[in-house]
Amino acid sequence: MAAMRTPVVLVTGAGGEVGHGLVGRLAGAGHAVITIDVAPLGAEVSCHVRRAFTGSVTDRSLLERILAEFDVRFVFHLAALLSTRAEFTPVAAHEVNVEGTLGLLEFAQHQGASHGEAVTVVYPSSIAVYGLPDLETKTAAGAVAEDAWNVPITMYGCNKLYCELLGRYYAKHYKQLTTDVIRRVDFRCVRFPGVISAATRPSGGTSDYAPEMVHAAARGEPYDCFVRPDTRIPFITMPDAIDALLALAAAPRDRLSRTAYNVRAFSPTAEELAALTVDAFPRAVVRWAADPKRQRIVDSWPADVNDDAARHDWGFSPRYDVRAAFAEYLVPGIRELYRT
Ligand code: AKB
Repeated sequence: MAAMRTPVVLVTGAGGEVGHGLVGRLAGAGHAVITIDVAPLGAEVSCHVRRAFTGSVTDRSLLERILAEFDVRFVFHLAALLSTRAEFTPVAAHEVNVEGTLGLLEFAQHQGASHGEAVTVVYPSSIAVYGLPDLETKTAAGAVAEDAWNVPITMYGCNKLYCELLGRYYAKHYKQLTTDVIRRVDFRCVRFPGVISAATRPSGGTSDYAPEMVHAAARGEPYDCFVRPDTRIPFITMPDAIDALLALAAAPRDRLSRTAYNVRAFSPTAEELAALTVDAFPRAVVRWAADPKRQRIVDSWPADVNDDAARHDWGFSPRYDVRAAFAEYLVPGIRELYRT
């Protein structure tokens, strides 16, 4: 059966912010890409896709259908409800973020058993897996390493941390009491900070005050920032985030010393982001209207993360620091987005 199937890369949540850029990069590198998303893909993504399935990653029958028809070697599992939305619908978040990931891991194991090779599952986790108890501790902790402060306070953070451990189980301990099992899942995870995209509008993350601020300025609209000016967390641009996913996917397995890796590019305060926004859009208006409940979430995330392991193991090296991010990526890209 494997001989009849087409070798492909599966991207779930392909219509989201990361998928919007990743699918084109994969197709451009010569991969045949198939996708799952709950909504039909926009033309700018679907033009790169061999086959787009509209449905949920929780639909086991859909995964069975893909298993029968395709020879999947890589899975980029992007489908998720982000932190803000997950707080309003925690059960739905668990179903998509956790049940969906469990189904994908089982799918990858069965795929690997059918074609006899490992299936690399690349999973975007988040700084939401961290939980700093107060601002004094957050400031003292500085750049947090992967295994510290893993006590998230959001449903999204709990989902992401559990799925990191679930992926590690499938890769290293799956059915460990069974004598003849061959583990076929090669699980690899990047813990993203706030991701800032010029090509898509922010989609409900608690870190999205950063892109929302710049997008509002480009639209000529005032922006009421829901965090304090002194709020500091790490960020990365979308191009560097996608480069990180592709670099981790391509890394030789024996170079990887861990399953989940921190990455970051810059760690500005909201006030510093506002100043860069006004520099680029002199008529921009950023007002400070902290939402205590969303502020509490962001205050539990680290001021910065230590990404030494990613740099050492698989050569992570972001192109954009904060000034280059604005000058060379965000401002020209967002101007273009609103010009069309
Ligand atoms: C969010 O803000 O929810 C996400 C994240 C930090 O993972 N961008």
